[in-house]
Amino acid sequence: MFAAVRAHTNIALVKYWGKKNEALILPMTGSLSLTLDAFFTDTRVAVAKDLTEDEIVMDGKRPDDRSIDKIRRFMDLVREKSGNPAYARIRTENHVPVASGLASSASGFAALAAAASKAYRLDLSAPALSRLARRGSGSASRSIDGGFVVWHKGHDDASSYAEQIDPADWDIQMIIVAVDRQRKKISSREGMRRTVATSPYYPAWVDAAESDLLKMEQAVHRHSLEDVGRIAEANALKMHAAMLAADPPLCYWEAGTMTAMQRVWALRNDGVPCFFTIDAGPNVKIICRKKDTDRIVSDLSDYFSAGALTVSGPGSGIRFREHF
Ligand code: 2P0
Repeated sequence: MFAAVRAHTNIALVKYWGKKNEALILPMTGSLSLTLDAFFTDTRVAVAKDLTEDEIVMDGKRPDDRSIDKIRRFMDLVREKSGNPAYARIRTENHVPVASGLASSASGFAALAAAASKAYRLDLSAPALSRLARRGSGSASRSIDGGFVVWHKGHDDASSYAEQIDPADWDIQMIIVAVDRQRKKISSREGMRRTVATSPYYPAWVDAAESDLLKMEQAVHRHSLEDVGRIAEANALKMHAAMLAADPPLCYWEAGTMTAMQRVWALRNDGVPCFFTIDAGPNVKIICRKKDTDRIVSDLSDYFSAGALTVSGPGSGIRFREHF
């Protein structure tokens, strides 16, 4: 009644922003991501009959109350599905380059879903595991598989899951620019809720996201770095436009965010094919080819410290381990 799992985080190239069903975490639109090699979470789950509640240790300490609450509610779901009411010892370590600023619930809930389902003997297929991870955090559904992954929005619990559409075994990588390492002020969950409820641009976002997803799937199948990058950058800007139009407005950018965006545009003007995407925080992720990495990193080094820049290739799906 023990399992250990490593899961990598993922960065959306066509974003998930808004839920159709809050309780089941069903998204308003489908999304598409690239799993990254450089950021991952290791999680061990051991079912223990002697416990009176789940014992949770994250990066060597007790996490904050909000995280504990989310993890306990997720474990209740695993107990309900397995018919085993026992609590568990959960140990999780986030392997995130010190300065990257990426603390991810995607790799966290993907690793927890896989480890908990094995420890509680649920014996789930990959799509069923993706559906379970989705219940912890929407983006976690996309971290069960590696490479390029599509989360089909679906219309109910059974039809909303993610799967790989391309292994990303071609020349594409990301440079993560850590603009700020602080925990974001407005959670994605709250930010999405506010955008759906108040942004006059939200319906336009839903229309654009559907069409971007179709175009992105084709660009991925063509292995076209330029098309993948162009669609991803435009999609991220549309999501941030919808956020900015919310009431009160949601602006996740900082001065450094704009600096990194402008460097990407300047490099592109100079003939370097690079494109950015930005999530619900100030950090910037740059999509490029391997051969252009040195040029881009050297340019960014005039504006950001070396520790703020992390280069990552595509990552694999979840891996079960003997131990950590
Ligand atoms: C994404 N983000 O597609 C989008 C883009 C952030 C911006 O998925 O409420 O932590 O747990 O389902 O998965 C972050 O949202 O939100 C996210 P919940 P989650 O990657």
